[in-house]
Amino acid sequence: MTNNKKLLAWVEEWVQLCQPDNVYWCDGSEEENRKFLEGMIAAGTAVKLNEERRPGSYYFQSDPSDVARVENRTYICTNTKELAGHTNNWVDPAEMKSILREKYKGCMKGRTLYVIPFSMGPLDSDIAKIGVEITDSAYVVVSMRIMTRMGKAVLDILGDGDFIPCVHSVGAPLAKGQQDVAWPCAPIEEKYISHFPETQEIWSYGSGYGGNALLGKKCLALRIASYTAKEEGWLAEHMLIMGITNPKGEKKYIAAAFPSACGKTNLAMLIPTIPGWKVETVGDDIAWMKFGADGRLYAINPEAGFFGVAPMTSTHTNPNAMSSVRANTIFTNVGLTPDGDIWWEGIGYDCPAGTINWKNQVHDPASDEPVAHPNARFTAPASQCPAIDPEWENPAGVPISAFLFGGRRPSTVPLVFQARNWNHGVFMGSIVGSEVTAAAIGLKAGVRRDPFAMLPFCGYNMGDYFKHWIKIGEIAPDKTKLPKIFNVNWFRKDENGKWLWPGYGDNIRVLEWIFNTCDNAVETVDTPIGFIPKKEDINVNGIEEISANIDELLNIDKSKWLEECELIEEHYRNFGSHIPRELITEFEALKNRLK
Ligand code: GTP
Ligand code: SPV
Ligand code: MN
Repeated sequence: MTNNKKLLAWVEEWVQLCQPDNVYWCDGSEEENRKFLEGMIAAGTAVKLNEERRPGSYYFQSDPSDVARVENRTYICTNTKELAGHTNNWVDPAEMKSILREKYKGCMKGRTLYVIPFSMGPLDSDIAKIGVEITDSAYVVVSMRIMTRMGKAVLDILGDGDFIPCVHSVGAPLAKGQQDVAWPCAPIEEKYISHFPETQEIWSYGSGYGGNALLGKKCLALRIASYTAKEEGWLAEHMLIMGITNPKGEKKYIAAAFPSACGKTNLAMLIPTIPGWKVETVGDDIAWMKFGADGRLYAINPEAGFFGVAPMTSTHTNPNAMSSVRANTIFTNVGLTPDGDIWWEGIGYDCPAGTINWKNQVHDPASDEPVAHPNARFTAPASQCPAIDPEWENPAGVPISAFLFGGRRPSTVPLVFQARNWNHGVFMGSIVGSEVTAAAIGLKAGVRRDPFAMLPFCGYNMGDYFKHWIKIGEIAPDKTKLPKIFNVNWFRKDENGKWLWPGYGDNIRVLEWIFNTCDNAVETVDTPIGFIPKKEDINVNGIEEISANIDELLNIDKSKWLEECELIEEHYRNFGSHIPRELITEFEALKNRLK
């Protein structure tokens, strides 16, 4: 399939080390895909869902220990610890490689080594990058086929060129005659999700789930790409990309960074509840952005599918996601109904009797055990989204007018506010906090700082990453064309713990204000933390019952913000000398305005 010498030698080297029974080069065809899925059904790993209800779709349950990203087993192996920074786990690259070579030795015995050539980004985009993943998991192969452009076409484009080598093994070799389990993986303390940004390599061992195993996503498109982006002067971000069209037919694209399980997929696919507005989806998780010839910042979605949180997705909260998963979808760790369909908490109808939960037991309606794991996910082709943007595969990307930052903040942070300028916006990104979610294993409950929603995904020192954002503002060919920066918070609660804001489709009401503010079409209110809307500029037609909440949603409690400043102080202190002085200046200015 290829004459690429580096690729052939690299595969051969890993075959020698991992000692698989077979080697298979993936062409990405329909036929090949069917063969893998049928093999997994025969092996008891996959269940074919009811062809009438859920055509071309399959059901998987992971091992109960392998349900999400493992941040404490994720490593950035740069030459020095300082280059990785205090927010990343660091091990010297040579040491990590020697630990892992031992683990990889014979780790694919009894299994097949699959070679997956893939492209992050449209094949004809010069922002796109080619990777090759080797894996011993057929689940990874069928998932990568949805999440990336994968197979022979990628090898054709690669030719003799360079690629990012990505090594993956579930870390569960089979002895002769040993029966396989449905979801092979290694125990948590033997998992390693390792990145070598300086040499552009990914070595992942021991997990078969999501971002730990589909190496094009978080590992390549964020951790490795963020490092490259810093070197080359562009941005690789944990951001959705969406198009918004107003009733006059004017369209803008915005990109939004929220931490994992904080609403990117939902916002990207939003169906507006106010008439005349339209939202279209370019991407739901990752954005790669470069300045175009016209001086604007252009974004591509490097992915080809959605790996979305299933629980709470319904025809009420996210109809476009429900349509996206109507067929040709892989479901992992949701419930399986007796008639061969899927079910999860918040899907919008009662759980059918006899449904099997994600732990493969018949669900007992009297128990508190959830049917779906909170980080249960669907893997669906982006092309199936009814709201997919006509430009979503444009190799040049789409021009970005605004950036949104946000997280889950039950108090303190208002519904929306605008940065005073670029550096203030970078400051806002650098202090993003959010209540932790189920998207990663083993985190302490409560609010944690997740700057730019990149805490788990930045491939180098996060203080230097802040500097890079400052620098993007400086190197912009035309500073007036830089995206405007906003912070949003859909998750503010009242004293009884109830959401103050309806969220989902009603978030268009905030986007409307942002859209108009980008055009300087509305007057804003200057506050110590930034510009907020005038109360009457948030459209509450049709949700008058919550209009009483607007004051609270826009309220800026100075004493709470002074407490927040103490937390920011502590957060910044951890970066030592890596914190850019521009951000110190912004922080001082905020404290002065609060006085
Ligand atoms: P990752 O894929 O982990 O990066 O997550 P994400 O940022 O795409 O989050 P997603 O859109 O999947 O939402 C995660 C959870 O937040 C789901 O359970 C949603 O139902 C819930 N959620 C999303 N948007 C809103 C909102 O506007 N309001 C409220 N209250 N909940 C929301
Ligand atoms: C996230 O955790 O931000 C995800 C899911 O998008 S995973 O791909 O597993 O990282
Ligand atoms: Mn994500």
